[in-house]
Order: sequence, then structure tokens, then C-alpha cells
Amino acid sequence: MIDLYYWPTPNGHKITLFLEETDMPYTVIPVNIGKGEQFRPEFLAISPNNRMPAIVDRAPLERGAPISVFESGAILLYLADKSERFIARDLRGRVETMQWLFWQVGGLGPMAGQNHHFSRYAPETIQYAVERYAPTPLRTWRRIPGSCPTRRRVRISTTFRT
Ligand SMILES: N[C@@H](CCC(=O)N[C@@H](CS)C(=O)NCC(=O)O)C(=O)O
Repeated sequence: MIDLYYWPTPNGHKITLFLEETDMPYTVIPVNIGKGEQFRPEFLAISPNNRMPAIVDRAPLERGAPISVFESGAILLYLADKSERFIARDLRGRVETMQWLFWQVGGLGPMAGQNHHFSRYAPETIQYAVERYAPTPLRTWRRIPGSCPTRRRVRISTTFRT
């Protein structure tokens, strides 16, 4: 069973999407980042950078003590290796997936985040920042082969632990 420390943001959704697609059992533990729950010592022990998502796998493949993982890319890789889904076993297939994973977590994700911040949340409009970040996600998104928005439906259901 996987404990998922989660709040409904794009980074959180990456992990619920993966878990749902692979039918891996998991329990959601809400981390209300609006209320500062990411700074609780018990959460910082799992995710020292006070960011969700994070997971604790209570039944790792190698058995033994639970394994905790923070950073969405590291979590996806961990879950892909565990489930043997969405990543190839051979070197070429694996590297193909890894490069897009790193591209997302190191490029598209942060740039889209800045875009969102400066176009929607910044207390004042800083034109330079709006223009710097606005086109980037769109430009990079178009580079993905077959990257038209998918209409495939995914099931998203969560169980909250209180
Ligand atoms: N690089 C991290 C980013 C995670 C992240 O930015 N999480 C945000 C919500 S989407 C968060 O927990 N923010 C709380 C804070 O900054 O205090 C990842 O990919 O997991």
C-alpha cells in the first residue's frame, strides 16, 4: 500500500493519474498547502523541501522498511519501476522515457508554473515576466510528437484518510 501525500495541484495529479492508470492501491493523506500543512515536522521528515507530492511505500519490492520518496519525477520513476508500467526495461526504451520525464520536471513544469504565477497570481502585473514565461510552455508543448490534447478519459477517485 502506498501513502500519497497530496493536494489537488498539477504536481499532485501526476501521481494520482499514475496510480489510477496502474490500479496500484493507495491512500491519500491530504497536505493542505494553503494552510501550511507542508511545514509540519512529520511531513518534513518525508519531504524535506516542504513540497508535495510525496509517497511512502509500505510494501516495497525488496521488503523491509517503508521507502519514502519526494519529487514528482522521482515518484513516477519509482512507481514505474515497481509496477513495470510506463517505462521500458531495455536501455533505449528506458532512456526515451527518462528524457521526457526530466524535460517535464525540469522544463515544462517549472516554466508553466511561472507562467501561471505571473499571469494569474502576482499581486501586480509585471509585463516582462508575463512575456518571458507566457510563450514558453506553449512552444515546448508543441514539440512533443503527437502532443495534441488527449481526449482519453481517466478515472480519478481518491480516498481521504482522516
Ligand atoms: N519539483 C517538485 C515541485 C512540487 C511543488 O512545487 N509542489 C507545490 C504544490 S504544486 C508545493 O507543495 N508547494 C508548497 C510550498 O511551496 O510550500 C515536484 O515535482 O514534486
